[in-house]
Amino acid sequence: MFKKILIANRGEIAVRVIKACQELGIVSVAVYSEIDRASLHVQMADEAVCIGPPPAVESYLNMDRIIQAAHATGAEAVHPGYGFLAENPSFARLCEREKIIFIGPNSRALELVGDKVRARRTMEKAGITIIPGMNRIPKEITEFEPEARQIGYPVMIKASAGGGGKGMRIVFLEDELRPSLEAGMREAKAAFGDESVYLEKYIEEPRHVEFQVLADNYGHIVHLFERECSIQRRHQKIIEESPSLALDSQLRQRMGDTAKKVLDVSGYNNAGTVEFLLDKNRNFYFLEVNARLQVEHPVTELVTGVDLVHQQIRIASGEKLSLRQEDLKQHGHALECRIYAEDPAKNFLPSAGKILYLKEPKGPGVRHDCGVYSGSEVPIYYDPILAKLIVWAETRELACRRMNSALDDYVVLGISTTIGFLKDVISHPRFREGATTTGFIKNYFEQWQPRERSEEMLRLALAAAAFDDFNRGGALKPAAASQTKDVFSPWQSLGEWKIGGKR
Ligand code: MV4
Repeated sequence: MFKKILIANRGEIAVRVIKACQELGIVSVAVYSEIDRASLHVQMADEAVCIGPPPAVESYLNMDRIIQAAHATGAEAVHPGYGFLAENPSFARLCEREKIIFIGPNSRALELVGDKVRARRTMEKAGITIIPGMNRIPKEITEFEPEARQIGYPVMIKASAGGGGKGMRIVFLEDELRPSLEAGMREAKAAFGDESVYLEKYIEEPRHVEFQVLADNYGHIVHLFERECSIQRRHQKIIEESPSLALDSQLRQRMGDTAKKVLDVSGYNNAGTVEFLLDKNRNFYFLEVNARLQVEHPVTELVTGVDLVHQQIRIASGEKLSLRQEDLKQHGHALECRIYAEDPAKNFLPSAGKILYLKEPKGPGVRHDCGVYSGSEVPIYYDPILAKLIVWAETRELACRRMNSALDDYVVLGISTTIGFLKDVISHPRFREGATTTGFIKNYFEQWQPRERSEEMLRLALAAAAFDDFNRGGALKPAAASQTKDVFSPWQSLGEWKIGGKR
């Protein structure tokens, strides 16, 4: 087993991986940009190395600085989390060359699954159902027209280097094909540095169902069932759950077997997710492989009881998988809400700034994976995810109620968050029925606005603030605060807590 791991990420996922290291007796090394000096992941890690200025390209995407930090601290392995360098074959190859173990798939598998058209060819050859469409990139733009006619409109333009919805376009009529292709190619070039696009049959209002898979370095593969991630807004997932209401045990088994086959024919190792689209007639199609630990991995952990980060680390260190498919079972129901620093009333505009107060929900069956604390700063430079609230209960209905009550207990002051929006989604009758297709947010929440506060509640809030101010000896006024000894300081308290002993 490794003695020391460097975590090449920030925020809640860095915190998640650091906790796994602590549990496995592994020393953790955080890396951070200049603006993240006081971040939670830096405080939690055993060691921390500054890797550059705030922009991600100069820090969290800076491969050389991260490798240098690993060598300087003697870290034997790097966990990339999600985003940043997590699915970058060049980074995986660099780690391989530098004799640092990349906790993720090998660079060849990353290369294959990152090339959507090549992956489609590989899957089709293996007898896996892909969405009808093209399996090669044409040399001339005129070659698309007969292809589109053969596939049948509407068709979807996708970037071969893409994924996650970037650079996608629906084309309903032949007249729109040429201009959409030109725009799609420009967009792909700008986003991925590669203008290659291809066409697929457009599947209407599909569900997004993905399977969690683990593969060790010796060809043993298991799946850990599905996550339903259809509740999305502009390709950003908002709520995920497991199990999916759309599957029965027979379909689940067929999809699970297909997911394992996808990893097998890709020469894949470590953790991965195989995404499928499920159409109205319950046909499923291979979509893509997410070659990383995903944001929504906790819902799988709660229904299977398997710690996916432990598994990733064990696999990377060369252990054989100890899990057997026949021992894995789904138990109860899990839901995850992503808590973003965004203002849902202002078209989800990111909301950076200081978190003045944070009250975390807790209780039976409640898990809060969080990257921030009362007093921390949310910078503008990175993905605005603050935390994830995950609940488990015996049934979906109980999980929804538990989620609602946890969201009610959740307080974040100082910045805007998606908490109020999430409460309304979880409470929506269509959501409760399980009508979760990819059009859900567009259909029911396009015009969403926060509920009006009553005059009475505003007066109550004002009274509470005045009372609190009085209790703190006028702490709300900065001048008075500096003279008051007993003003709460999260820094002092955290320091005392870490030192331990009697006050
Ligand atoms: C599609 C599709 C319909 N037809 N492909 C969006 C994310 C990317 N991974 C694939 N996506 C889609 N591909 C065909 N041929 C519809 C989507 C899609 C979608 C997929 C999953 C979850 C939410 C979605 C929202 C809109 C569109």
